[in-house]
Amino acid sequence: MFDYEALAQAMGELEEDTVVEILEGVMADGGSEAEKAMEACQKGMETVGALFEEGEYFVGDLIYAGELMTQAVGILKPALAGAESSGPKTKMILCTVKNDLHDIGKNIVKAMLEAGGFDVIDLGIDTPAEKIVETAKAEGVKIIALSGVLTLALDSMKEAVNAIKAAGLDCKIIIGGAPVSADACANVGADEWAHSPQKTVQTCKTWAAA
Ligand code: B12
Repeated sequence: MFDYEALAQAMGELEEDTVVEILEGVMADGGSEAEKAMEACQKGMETVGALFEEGEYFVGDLIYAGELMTQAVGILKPALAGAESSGPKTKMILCTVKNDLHDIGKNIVKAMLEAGGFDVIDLGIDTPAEKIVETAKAEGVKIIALSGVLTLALDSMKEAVNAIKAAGLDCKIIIGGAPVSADACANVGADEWAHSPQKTVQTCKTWAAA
Protein backbone atom coordinates (compact mmCIF):
# COMPACT_ATOMS: atom_id res chain seq x y z
CA MET A 1 0.00 0.00 0.00
CA PHE A 2 1.51 3.32 -1.05
CA ASP A 3 1.09 6.67 0.64
CA TYR A 4 -1.41 8.22 -1.76
CA GLU A 5 -1.85 11.29 0.45
CA ALA A 6 1.88 11.94 0.02
CA LEU A 7 1.51 11.44 -3.75
CA ALA A 8 -1.41 13.90 -3.96
CA GLN A 9 0.54 16.39 -1.86
CA ALA A 10 3.71 16.04 -3.94
CA MET A 11 1.67 16.57 -7.11
CA GLY A 12 0.00 19.64 -5.62
CA GLU A 13 3.40 21.02 -4.59
CA LEU A 14 4.87 20.13 -8.00
CA GLU A 15 7.63 17.99 -6.51
CA GLU A 16 8.64 16.01 -9.58
CA ASP A 17 11.20 13.72 -7.91
CA THR A 18 8.75 12.53 -5.23
CA VAL A 19 5.93 12.03 -7.74
CA VAL A 20 8.12 9.97 -10.08
CA GLU A 21 9.59 7.92 -7.22
CA ILE A 22 6.14 6.96 -5.84
CA LEU A 23 4.75 6.18 -9.30
CA GLU A 24 7.71 3.99 -10.20
CA GLY A 25 7.10 2.13 -6.93
CA VAL A 26 3.43 1.66 -7.90
CA MET A 27 4.46 0.25 -11.29
CA ALA A 28 6.99 -2.17 -9.82
CA ASP A 29 4.35 -4.95 -9.56
CA GLY A 30 2.90 -4.16 -12.99
CA GLY A 31 0.66 -1.41 -11.62
CA SER A 32 -2.15 -3.21 -9.75
CA GLU A 33 -2.84 0.04 -7.87
CA ALA A 34 -2.39 2.35 -10.86
CA GLU A 35 -5.98 3.62 -10.69
CA LYS A 36 -5.57 4.70 -7.06
CA ALA A 37 -2.35 6.45 -8.00
CA MET A 38 -4.10 8.24 -10.87
CA GLU A 39 -6.85 9.41 -8.49
CA ALA A 40 -4.20 10.78 -6.13
CA CYS A 41 -2.53 12.63 -9.02
CA GLN A 42 -5.87 14.15 -10.01
CA LYS A 43 -6.43 15.21 -6.40
CA GLY A 44 -3.06 16.94 -6.56
CA MET A 45 -4.14 18.71 -9.76
CA GLU A 46 -7.20 20.00 -7.89
CA THR A 47 -4.83 21.53 -5.33
CA VAL A 48 -2.89 23.12 -8.20
CA GLY A 49 -6.16 24.57 -9.55
CA ALA A 50 -7.13 25.89 -6.10
CA LEU A 51 -3.71 27.49 -5.53
CA PHE A 52 -3.97 29.08 -8.98
CA GLU A 53 -7.39 30.53 -8.07
CA GLU A 54 -5.96 31.86 -4.79
CA GLY A 55 -3.20 33.64 -6.68
CA GLU A 56 -0.50 31.47 -5.13
CA TYR A 57 0.33 29.75 -8.44
CA PHE A 58 0.64 31.41 -11.84
CA VAL A 59 0.15 30.23 -15.44
CA GLY A 60 3.77 29.01 -15.48
CA ASP A 61 2.86 26.67 -12.59
CA LEU A 62 -0.19 25.39 -14.52
CA ILE A 63 2.07 24.68 -17.49
CA TYR A 64 4.54 22.82 -15.29
CA ALA A 65 1.66 20.94 -13.58
CA GLY A 66 0.42 19.92 -17.03
CA GLU A 67 3.86 18.56 -17.93
CA LEU A 68 4.15 16.71 -14.62
CA MET A 69 0.68 15.17 -15.02
CA THR A 70 1.51 14.12 -18.59
CA GLN A 71 4.67 12.47 -17.26
CA ALA A 72 2.61 10.72 -14.54
CA VAL A 73 0.09 9.45 -17.10
CA GLY A 74 3.00 8.18 -19.22
CA ILE A 75 4.34 6.14 -16.29
CA LEU A 76 0.92 4.70 -15.34
CA LYS A 77 -0.45 4.26 -18.88
CA PRO A 78 0.64 0.63 -19.45
CA ALA A 79 -1.36 -0.44 -16.37
CA LEU A 80 -4.34 1.88 -16.90
CA ALA A 81 -4.92 0.95 -20.51
CA GLY A 82 -4.92 -2.79 -19.81
CA ALA A 83 -4.50 -5.41 -22.49
CA GLU A 84 -5.21 -4.32 -26.05
CA SER A 85 -8.40 -6.06 -27.25
CA SER A 86 -8.23 -7.98 -30.52
CA GLY A 87 -10.74 -8.12 -33.39
CA PRO A 88 -12.12 -5.43 -35.69
CA LYS A 89 -11.88 -1.87 -34.43
CA THR A 90 -14.67 0.71 -34.50
CA LYS A 91 -13.59 4.13 -35.73
CA MET A 92 -14.52 7.10 -33.58
CA ILE A 93 -13.60 10.76 -33.13
CA LEU A 94 -12.18 12.28 -29.94
CA CYS A 95 -11.13 15.89 -29.42
CA THR A 96 -10.95 18.81 -27.05
CA VAL A 97 -13.50 21.37 -28.21
CA LYS A 98 -12.93 24.89 -29.56
CA ASN A 99 -11.24 27.46 -27.27
CA ASP A 100 -10.05 24.77 -24.84
CA LEU A 101 -6.37 23.75 -24.84
CA HIS A 102 -6.48 21.15 -22.04
CA ASP A 103 -5.66 17.67 -23.30
CA ILE A 104 -4.35 15.57 -20.41
CA GLY A 105 -7.80 14.12 -19.58
CA LYS A 106 -8.51 13.60 -23.30
CA ASN A 107 -5.26 11.68 -23.70
CA ILE A 108 -6.15 9.38 -20.79
CA VAL A 109 -9.57 8.71 -22.34
CA LYS A 110 -7.85 8.06 -25.70
CA ALA A 111 -5.50 5.46 -24.21
CA MET A 112 -8.43 3.66 -22.56
CA LEU A 113 -10.58 3.73 -25.73
CA GLU A 114 -7.71 2.36 -27.83
CA ALA A 115 -7.20 -0.42 -25.32
CA GLY A 116 -10.97 -1.04 -25.48
CA GLY A 117 -10.76 -1.77 -29.22
CA PHE A 118 -11.47 1.60 -30.82
CA ASP A 119 -9.61 3.20 -33.69
CA VAL A 120 -9.52 6.73 -32.26
CA ILE A 121 -9.22 9.65 -34.68
CA ASP A 122 -7.75 12.28 -32.34
CA LEU A 123 -8.46 15.79 -33.66
CA GLY A 124 -6.40 17.36 -30.87
CA ILE A 125 -7.24 20.54 -28.97
CA ASP A 126 -9.18 23.72 -29.83
CA THR A 127 -11.18 21.78 -32.44
CA PRO A 128 -13.76 23.78 -34.42
CA ALA A 129 -17.20 22.21 -35.01
CA GLU A 130 -16.63 22.25 -38.79
CA LYS A 131 -13.53 20.07 -38.46
CA ILE A 132 -15.51 17.49 -36.45
CA VAL A 133 -18.33 17.41 -39.02
CA GLU A 134 -15.90 17.24 -41.95
CA THR A 135 -13.98 14.33 -40.39
CA ALA A 136 -17.12 12.44 -39.35
CA LYS A 137 -18.40 12.65 -42.95
CA ALA A 138 -15.09 11.72 -44.57
CA GLU A 139 -14.41 8.77 -42.23
CA GLY A 140 -18.02 7.54 -41.82
CA VAL A 141 -17.72 7.82 -38.04
CA LYS A 142 -20.75 6.99 -35.87
CA ILE A 143 -19.35 7.82 -32.40
CA ILE A 144 -17.95 11.19 -31.29
CA ALA A 145 -16.45 11.99 -27.87
CA LEU A 146 -15.98 15.64 -26.92
CA SER A 147 -13.68 16.70 -24.09
CA GLY A 148 -13.52 20.05 -22.31
CA VAL A 149 -12.15 21.31 -19.01
CA LEU A 150 -13.08 25.00 -19.08
CA THR A 151 -16.65 26.02 -18.17
CA LEU A 152 -16.62 27.84 -21.52
CA ALA A 153 -16.12 24.49 -23.25
CA LEU A 154 -19.82 23.71 -22.71
CA ASP A 155 -20.71 26.43 -25.27
CA SER A 156 -18.29 24.92 -27.79
CA MET A 157 -19.72 21.46 -27.12
CA LYS A 158 -23.22 22.77 -27.83
CA GLU A 159 -21.97 24.39 -31.03
CA ALA A 160 -20.38 21.09 -32.10
CA VAL A 161 -23.51 19.03 -31.31
CA ASN A 162 -25.70 21.52 -33.23
CA ALA A 163 -23.35 21.39 -36.22
CA ILE A 164 -23.31 17.56 -36.21
CA LYS A 165 -27.12 17.46 -36.10
CA ALA A 166 -27.49 20.22 -38.72
CA ALA A 167 -25.25 18.20 -41.06
CA GLY A 168 -27.74 15.31 -40.72
CA LEU A 169 -25.08 12.95 -39.35
CA ASP A 170 -26.37 9.88 -37.53
CA CYS A 171 -23.78 9.92 -34.74
CA LYS A 172 -23.85 9.15 -31.02
CA ILE A 173 -22.14 11.85 -28.97
CA ILE A 174 -20.60 11.56 -25.50
CA ILE A 175 -19.21 14.57 -23.63
CA GLY A 176 -16.75 14.52 -20.74
CA GLY A 177 -14.47 16.64 -18.59
CA ALA A 178 -14.69 18.65 -15.38
CA PRO A 179 -17.65 20.98 -16.19
CA VAL A 180 -19.82 18.18 -17.59
CA SER A 181 -22.91 16.97 -15.68
CA ALA A 182 -26.35 15.49 -16.42
CA ASP A 183 -27.78 19.03 -16.70
CA ALA A 184 -24.94 20.15 -18.96
CA CYS A 185 -25.49 17.06 -21.13
CA ALA A 186 -29.18 17.87 -21.53
CA ASN A 187 -28.37 21.49 -22.35
CA VAL A 188 -25.63 20.60 -24.84
CA GLY A 189 -27.90 18.01 -26.50
CA ALA A 190 -25.39 15.14 -26.30
CA ASP A 191 -26.50 11.51 -25.95
CA GLU A 192 -24.38 10.69 -22.89
CA TRP A 193 -21.86 12.19 -20.49
CA ALA A 194 -19.13 10.81 -18.25
CA HIS A 195 -16.28 11.79 -15.99
CA SER A 196 -14.68 8.40 -15.80
CA PRO A 197 -12.82 7.03 -18.82
CA GLN A 198 -14.10 3.56 -17.86
CA LYS A 199 -17.74 4.65 -18.29
CA THR A 200 -16.80 6.21 -21.64
CA VAL A 201 -15.38 2.92 -22.90
CA GLN A 202 -18.47 0.99 -21.70
CA THR A 203 -20.89 3.47 -23.33
CA CYS A 204 -18.99 3.51 -26.63
CA LYS A 205 -18.83 -0.30 -26.66
CA THR A 206 -22.62 -0.49 -26.22
CA TRP A 207 -23.08 1.97 -29.10
CA ALA A 208 -20.59 0.12 -31.32
CA ALA A 209 -22.43 -3.17 -30.74
CA ALA A 210 -25.90 -1.72 -31.51
C1 B12 B 1 -2.81 21.66 -16.31
C2 B12 B 1 -3.79 22.79 -16.46
C3 B12 B 1 -3.59 23.68 -17.52
C4 B12 B 1 -2.53 23.47 -18.61
C5 B12 B 1 -3.08 22.38 -19.56
C6 B12 B 1 -1.98 21.52 -20.18
C7 B12 B 1 -2.56 20.40 -20.98
N1 B12 B 1 -1.72 19.90 -21.88
O1 B12 B 1 -3.71 19.97 -20.86
C8 B12 B 1 -2.45 24.88 -19.28
C9 B12 B 1 -1.27 25.64 -18.70
C10 B12 B 1 -2.33 24.90 -20.80
C11 B12 B 1 -3.74 25.54 -18.79
C12 B12 B 1 -4.21 26.71 -19.33
C13 B12 B 1 -5.31 27.39 -18.83
N2 B12 B 1 -6.06 27.05 -17.76
CO1 B12 B 1 -5.91 25.32 -16.86
N3 B12 B 1 -5.72 23.95 -15.59
C14 B12 B 1 -4.89 22.96 -15.54
C15 B12 B 1 -5.20 22.11 -14.26
C16 B12 B 1 -4.20 22.48 -13.17
C17 B12 B 1 -5.21 20.61 -14.45
C18 B12 B 1 -6.09 20.08 -15.61
C19 B12 B 1 -5.84 18.59 -15.77
O2 B12 B 1 -5.11 18.17 -16.64
N4 B12 B 1 -6.39 17.78 -14.86
C20 B12 B 1 -6.12 16.34 -14.82
C21 B12 B 1 -7.00 15.58 -15.85
C22 B12 B 1 -6.64 14.10 -15.82
O3 B12 B 1 -8.35 15.75 -15.44
P1 B12 B 1 -9.52 16.12 -16.48
O4 B12 B 1 -9.02 16.98 -17.57
O5 B12 B 1 -10.68 16.62 -15.69
O6 B12 B 1 -9.89 14.72 -17.15
C23 B12 B 1 -10.50 13.64 -16.46
C24 B12 B 1 -12.02 13.67 -16.52
O7 B12 B 1 -12.57 14.99 -16.56
C25 B12 B 1 -12.37 12.83 -17.69
N5 B12 B 1 -12.45 13.38 -19.05
C26 B12 B 1 -11.68 14.32 -19.63
N6 B12 B 1 -12.01 14.46 -20.90
C27 B12 B 1 -12.98 13.60 -21.16
C28 B12 B 1 -13.67 13.34 -22.34
C29 B12 B 1 -14.70 12.41 -22.36
C30 B12 B 1 -15.45 12.16 -23.62
C31 B12 B 1 -15.01 11.74 -21.15
C32 B12 B 1 -16.16 10.85 -21.12
C33 B12 B 1 -14.30 11.98 -19.98
C34 B12 B 1 -13.29 12.90 -19.99
O8 B12 B 1 -11.37 11.85 -17.72
C35 B12 B 1 -10.13 12.37 -17.21
C36 B12 B 1 -9.51 11.29 -16.37
O9 B12 B 1 -10.29 10.94 -15.28
C37 B12 B 1 -6.66 22.59 -13.94
C38 B12 B 1 -7.10 22.45 -12.47
C39 B12 B 1 -8.03 21.26 -12.24
N7 B12 B 1 -8.57 21.18 -11.07
O10 B12 B 1 -8.28 20.45 -13.10
C40 B12 B 1 -6.65 24.03 -14.47
C41 B12 B 1 -7.95 24.67 -14.94
C42 B12 B 1 -8.77 23.69 -15.75
N8 B12 B 1 -7.46 25.74 -15.81
C43 B12 B 1 -8.12 26.84 -15.69
C44 B12 B 1 -7.81 28.08 -16.36
C45 B12 B 1 -8.58 29.29 -15.90
C46 B12 B 1 -6.85 28.11 -17.39
C47 B12 B 1 -6.46 29.34 -18.24
C48 B12 B 1 -7.62 30.26 -18.66
C49 B12 B 1 -5.37 30.13 -17.45
C50 B12 B 1 -4.94 31.44 -18.08
N9 B12 B 1 -5.26 32.52 -17.38
O11 B12 B 1 -4.37 31.45 -19.14
C51 B12 B 1 -5.79 28.68 -19.44
C52 B12 B 1 -6.84 28.37 -20.55
C53 B12 B 1 -6.25 27.90 -21.82
C54 B12 B 1 -7.34 27.37 -22.71
N10 B12 B 1 -7.85 28.19 -23.61
O12 B12 B 1 -7.72 26.22 -22.60
C55 B12 B 1 -9.27 26.72 -14.70
C56 B12 B 1 -10.63 26.55 -15.43
C57 B12 B 1 -11.72 27.37 -14.78
C58 B12 B 1 -13.03 27.10 -15.44
N11 B12 B 1 -13.92 26.48 -14.69
O13 B12 B 1 -13.26 27.39 -16.59
C59 B12 B 1 -8.81 25.47 -13.85
C60 B12 B 1 -9.97 24.62 -13.27
C61 B12 B 1 -7.90 26.02 -12.70
C62 B12 B 1 -8.67 26.87 -11.73
N12 B12 B 1 -9.17 26.29 -10.65
O14 B12 B 1 -8.81 28.05 -11.93
N13 B12 B 1 -4.29 24.85 -17.75
